[in-house]
Amino acid sequence: EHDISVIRALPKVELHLHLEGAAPPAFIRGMAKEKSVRLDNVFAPDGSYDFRDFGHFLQVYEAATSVLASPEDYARLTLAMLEQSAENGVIYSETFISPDFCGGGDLSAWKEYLQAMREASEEAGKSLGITLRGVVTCIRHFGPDKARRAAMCAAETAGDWIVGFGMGGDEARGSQRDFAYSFDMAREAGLKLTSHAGEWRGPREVEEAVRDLGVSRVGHGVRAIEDPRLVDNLVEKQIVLEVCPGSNVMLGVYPNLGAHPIEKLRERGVKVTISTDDPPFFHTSMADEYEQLARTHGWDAARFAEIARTSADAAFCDEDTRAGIL
Ligand code: ES4
Ligand code: ZN
Repeated sequence: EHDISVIRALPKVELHLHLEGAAPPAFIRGMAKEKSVRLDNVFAPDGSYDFRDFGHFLQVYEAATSVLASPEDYARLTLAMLEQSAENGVIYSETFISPDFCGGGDLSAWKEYLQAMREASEEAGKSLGITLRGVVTCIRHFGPDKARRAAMCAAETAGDWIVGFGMGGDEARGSQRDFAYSFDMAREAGLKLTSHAGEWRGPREVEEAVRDLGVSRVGHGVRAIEDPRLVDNLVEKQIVLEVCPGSNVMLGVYPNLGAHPIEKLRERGVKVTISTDDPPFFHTSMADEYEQLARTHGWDAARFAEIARTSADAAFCDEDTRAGIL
């Protein structure tokens, strides 16, 4: 069934979504205008985000994000993001939030930003029928010192809304193990763990995220397919991959969805889930991802139900919340 309205209505669980990366270009333009901030080299002539490659994407992302400068701005962004997710049939979502972007890593400011996002999610979530939880993320290319501050923010606010700690940013810099102290701090605070790995670097990076940081989920992780023994290990340990096929194709990790390893990973028994990463940047949505998978790999409603089940089981929220998802 490739009918987009049917696909839109399927109940979905999204585990890998960067909050700022969910800001539509028009939202960022509106904020910039309100604040009389000039944003150069962020938008293409057609109004979409403009970037050449992953490094440039991170620069454009940070420039766009720089207009978000108050808890109120983040509350509005949270609402805009939830509206889009709800339109796509998402019923539970976890979003990556970075204290480096909101609050500058300062704990007291972070608490105000967090409060604003949480309130927005609880208000809007009810009317939109979507439950949101936050995963605090450090940014790998900002280095281990900033990561420790992010982990401190995460540990101080860990609870029923901040449920995890993760790492995004440029996988080509440093190593997973440089961030072990931060991940240990987060684990001790009761947070569940995930890290971007195996998108820009190969299978070793995925192995290291699991071994050196002790993550139970991996952001992307798709290049694990290059090492059959690692694949066996992921299956055995029941590590969950947060796969973002549209993001991978848009950024050139794979030339097209047919060449993407998601179906091979799934057939090998790896727990795969589907997410959008940064939907307006990558011109995608949860419904688009589903539609492409239906088209390219023949995924049907039963398969999508199985994926949603895997995703709900892998959610970082408490058991009561999980039991209410599907
Ligand atoms: C990312 Cl730090 C960050 N933000 C948004 N998307 C990303 N992908 C990888 N790192
Ligand atoms: Zn990501």
